[in-house]
Amino acid sequence: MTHIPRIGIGGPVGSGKSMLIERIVPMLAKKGYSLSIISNDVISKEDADRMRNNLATEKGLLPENLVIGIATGGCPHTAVREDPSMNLSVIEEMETKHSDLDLIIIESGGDNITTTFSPILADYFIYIIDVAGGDKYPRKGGLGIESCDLLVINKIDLANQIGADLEIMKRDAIKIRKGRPFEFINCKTDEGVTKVVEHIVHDVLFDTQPKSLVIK
Ligand SMILES: Nc1nc2c(ncn2[C@@H]2O[C@H](COP(=O)(O)OP(=O)(O)OP(=O)(O)O)[C@@H](O)[C@H]2O)c(=O)[nH]1
Ligand SMILES: [Mg+2]
Repeated sequence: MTHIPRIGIGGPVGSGKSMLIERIVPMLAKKGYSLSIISNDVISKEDADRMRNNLATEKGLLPENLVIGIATGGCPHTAVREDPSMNLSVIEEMETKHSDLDLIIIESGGDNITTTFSPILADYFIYIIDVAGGDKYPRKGGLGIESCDLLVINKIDLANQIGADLEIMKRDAIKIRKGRPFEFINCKTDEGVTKVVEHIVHDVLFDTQPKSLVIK
């Protein structure tokens, strides 16, 4: 069976996981990549419903059959780390039915700073925090912040209101990430979001052409 590359996106409740997906999917689609989204929510399937019917575009982010909602119940990170079987069975179905997909994006349920993805589930792990938590993050660390492939610091437009110093966050991110990548973004204006797309195209898709453009 074809292995479709998978990105896991995790982070605290409300940090902007869904909104980041809503921003990067059209950018990747514009480059010709075809994608699917799996959105894990603890109780509802609200995020998946929202992505199927994105009010911003009025067209829906992706066709209904390419956006899967999973209501995980219980501890949000169990479904993406300890026991990813629910997600893996959805992926298996995707790989059978849609082998021409270039990428699958998996959103975890909103959680605390210990979220990580099982390497069995995700090939690449993006952890997203937002400045509203205060500039003590990323200094406080946590598995997600420290171990992810790409740390994203969202809502930089709120830094002034919240009194968060982006220079402090930058200094601490460099230190705690030991030089590994991080990006500041604003999902409301797309500032910095193209950088996230560049990481994905380079580090996950290895700068390969979209499958639809490869002459068979
Ligand atoms: N000001 C500002 N608000 C943002 C930004 N990104 C997201 N938001 C808002 O933050 C709220 C939460 O965003 P979501 O994308 O739903 O966050 P989430 O991490 O998916 O939330 P859960 O899945 O419920 O954990 C929404 O009201 C967004 O409009 C940003 O860059 N700036
Ligand atoms: Mg969400």
